[in-house]
Amino acid sequence: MQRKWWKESVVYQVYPRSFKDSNGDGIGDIKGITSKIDYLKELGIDVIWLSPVYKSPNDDNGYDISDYQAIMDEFGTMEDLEELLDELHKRGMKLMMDLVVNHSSDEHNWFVESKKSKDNPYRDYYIWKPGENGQEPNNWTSFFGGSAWQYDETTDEYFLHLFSKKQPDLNWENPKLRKEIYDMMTWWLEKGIDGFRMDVINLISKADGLPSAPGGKRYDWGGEFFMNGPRVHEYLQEMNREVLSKYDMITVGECPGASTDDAIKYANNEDTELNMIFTFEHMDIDSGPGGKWDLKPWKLKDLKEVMTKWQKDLEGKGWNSLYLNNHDQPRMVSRFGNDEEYHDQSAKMLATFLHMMQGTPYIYQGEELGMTNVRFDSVEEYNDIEIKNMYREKVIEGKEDHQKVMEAIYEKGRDNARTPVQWDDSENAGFTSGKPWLNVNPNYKVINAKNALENKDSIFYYYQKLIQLRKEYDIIVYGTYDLIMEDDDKIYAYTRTLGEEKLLVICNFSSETADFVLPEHINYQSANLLISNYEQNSEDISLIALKPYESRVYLLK
Ligand code: ISL
Ligand code: CA
Repeated sequence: MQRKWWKESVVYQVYPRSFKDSNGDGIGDIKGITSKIDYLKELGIDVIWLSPVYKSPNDDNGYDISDYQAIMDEFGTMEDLEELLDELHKRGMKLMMDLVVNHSSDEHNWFVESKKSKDNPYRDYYIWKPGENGQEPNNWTSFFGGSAWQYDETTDEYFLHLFSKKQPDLNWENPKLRKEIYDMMTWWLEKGIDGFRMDVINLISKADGLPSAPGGKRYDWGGEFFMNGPRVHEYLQEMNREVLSKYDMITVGECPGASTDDAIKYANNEDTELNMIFTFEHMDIDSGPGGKWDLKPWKLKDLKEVMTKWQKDLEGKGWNSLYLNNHDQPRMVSRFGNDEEYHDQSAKMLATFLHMMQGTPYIYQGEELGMTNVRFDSVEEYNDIEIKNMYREKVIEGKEDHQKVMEAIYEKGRDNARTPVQWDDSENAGFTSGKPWLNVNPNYKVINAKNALENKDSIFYYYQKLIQLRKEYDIIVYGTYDLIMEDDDKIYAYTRTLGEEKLLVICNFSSETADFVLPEHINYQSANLLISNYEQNSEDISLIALKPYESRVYLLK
């Protein structure tokens, strides 16, 4: 058992645009966050992961950065950020910044220079290629649809952008670019920040020659040529030597398409790269072969398989991050629980399910209130570039059925996570006194922080208790995981083991009652209930009739 503070911590993700507006312009800002630190302290949070607040033209809401060492005007000033950092540190909390260095904005000075001529000193900061027979250099599609290449007249070449065309990919092959990034990271760490969440960090190394994707489509998925590419570990080890190893900090890499074997390299125990990564495998269980918009009902069996694989494969070799939603994903209670009849019960069950696993838990803003997905009537009400591009491609250009595509947006659209945080039942949910940049979810009258803080049975206080338990019991952080009742299609149950002790975690994932049967191999003298989302009577744990979405955690000795 290798103790680390970042294993014992709970992280809370703030998406600043939607968190809290302090000046009535309808856009969340840094002062808004600072005004809510005590709320987060009360919840028990140790670390805040702050989605990008850097200068940006906001083509992708801050994930397109035009100056890594300046703050976006709408969010405030560098002084505001320093104040936030101070106020967090005063309360023993930490700040993890988002680091977006697979790409920059096309308005970053590096790119402005790079575009000018083939011999500009910044040319090789980006990935430029001549066309092939009047077409793009290869057939890769971007994450946001269409080609991953954009033609630029000035030099008659194309540049690579795996995301929007305003997010050109940086060329990590260039040692000068790498050094600039390390210096920038050091500058932030010297300012006193406590870590980095690294955006799509496993995409930074592209395969030699940038070969076309094998699929037959005009623009096709070329992931195998840029996910976990040939030099990615070399770069991260260099970054670790040059920067990360010099600080006591927390790092998590966002890694779509990483296997558990990849994860063991990125998040190895020797700390030569990162502390942990975000996997996407459990986020893919409700997608068909057509990708995220190809809706498919998820199965508990698949969730068990994926989670158990990550728990077991990383055991003793790496470290997991634990999350069920973030700013790119639907709300967990709508996706994996029941956001109507069993709203509170299922939100608490899912929290139990996740927080009792081995890894560092991440809470996405509003999750602690049970915030849900949203259904806007028209596509104009949405803001997200991914939604807008997809709608244009499928409905306007592709003539697909409007209603069918809207359903996909309701299930999977990123704006589900980005509606403003619901603070109270006043107009605009207390998020802003102006007009919010994205409409609030109409259910704010019921689901809001004010109500939660006034009700001792709220989801908020349930999270608070889960977090307290983590501080109290080493087994919650360090115990090894084992799945039980593997074939049950309603109950997800598992144990954690540390020395002589066991934790028994029982979760009913269905809106029906379900019988939990204790496996014979589990022996114990005493069973002590640590937390549950229903009132409990003392009961024999060998057979439990679970209520809908019921969850219980026992400490067995
Ligand atoms: O959101 C996704 C699926 O809807 C992912 O494909 C997502 O685009 C991918 O995981 C990368 O996400 C990160 O980088 C993007 C940014 O748009 C996301 O918000 C960010 O989390 C580009 O910087
Ligand atoms: Ca504001």
